[in-house]
Amino acid sequence: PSDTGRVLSLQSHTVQGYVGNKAAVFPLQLLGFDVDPINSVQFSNHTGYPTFKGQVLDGKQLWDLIEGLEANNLLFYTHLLTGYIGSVSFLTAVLEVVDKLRSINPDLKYVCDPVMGDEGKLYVPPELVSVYREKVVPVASMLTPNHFEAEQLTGSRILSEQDGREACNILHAAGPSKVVITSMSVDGNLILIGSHQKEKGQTPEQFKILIPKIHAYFTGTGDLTTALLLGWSNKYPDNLDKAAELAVSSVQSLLARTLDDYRRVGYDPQSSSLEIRLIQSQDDIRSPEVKYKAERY
Ligand code: ATP
Ligand code: PLP
Ligand code: PXL
Repeated sequence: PSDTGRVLSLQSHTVQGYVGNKAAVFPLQLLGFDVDPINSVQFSNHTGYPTFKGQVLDGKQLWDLIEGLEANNLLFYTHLLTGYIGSVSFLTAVLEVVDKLRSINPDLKYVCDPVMGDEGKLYVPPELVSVYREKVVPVASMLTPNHFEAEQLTGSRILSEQDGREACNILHAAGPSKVVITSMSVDGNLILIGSHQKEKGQTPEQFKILIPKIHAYFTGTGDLTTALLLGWSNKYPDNLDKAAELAVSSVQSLLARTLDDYRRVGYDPQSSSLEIRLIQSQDDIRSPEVKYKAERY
């Protein structure tokens, strides 16, 4: 038993660099969680590099690991965390994992980052969208789509903050009590929109956090953000505003350090193969200084 929780984190592993489990496990451990990673893929590096090599876990292989844990009574988790999933068969197996974990702990929180694409483009097979919409969203406790993913899940364009808030309402009606649109471009800035429906049917409490856009391209920041939202939401279950302020503040400190380091060695910050400075940012993860404040709507 632990004070904080035990997380089953079902995400990618990269040998070098920080996306998926490599971006989520260390921060959750720093926040005091026991984290059990299952690697949905093992790749040499993230897919933003010119090439990558490696292996993909299939739904049957995932289920084997779950059976091994079950046979030893090791399936008690407080949280399940999922990120990028590349096929319908794997996503279907994940749904069975949710059921299995809830049969052992009915209070299990399922934190789902429905990774499907960005900036108008899907990077998963299009058949995944309806599985997320019809089967995964209804069983999620917290959902962390970006702007594009929120549009895919609600089937509506999101052109304004008001549209973003309405998308959150639609998603609450489908299942999750916490929805965070982790990034959306508004007038050249980024905003994060958070929405917490404290009781089923109630009007959710909503807020935004304004984030100055950095002109560089980062990979793994979405995975890190979702992990931190899980971590801080466990500490502050009734205060999604505060959880999001802490998560964004950590991520922004890490991004500033990452840019500094790349600039110092003369590297192009627009490159799609930047790696976040995760280990070097451990103090900013453990005890962030809150510089990004939530504004209630
Ligand atoms: P996902 O696809 O995993 O749902 P996402 O597309 O929202 O997530 P990112 O675009 O990486 O993921 O954004 C996550 C967080 O990272 C943002 O909330 C912001 O704090 C930070 N971030 C990422 N890119 C930038 C940027 N260019 N400038 C400022 N902050 C950024
Ligand atoms: N922690 C996480 C990660 C959650 O997703 C949620 C709810 O969705 C909570 C905590 C809050 O749960 P409760 O209101 O049951 O304490
Ligand atoms: O950050 C999402 C992600 C997850 N897993 C792998 C990736 C990426 C982004 O590039 O390459 C393997």
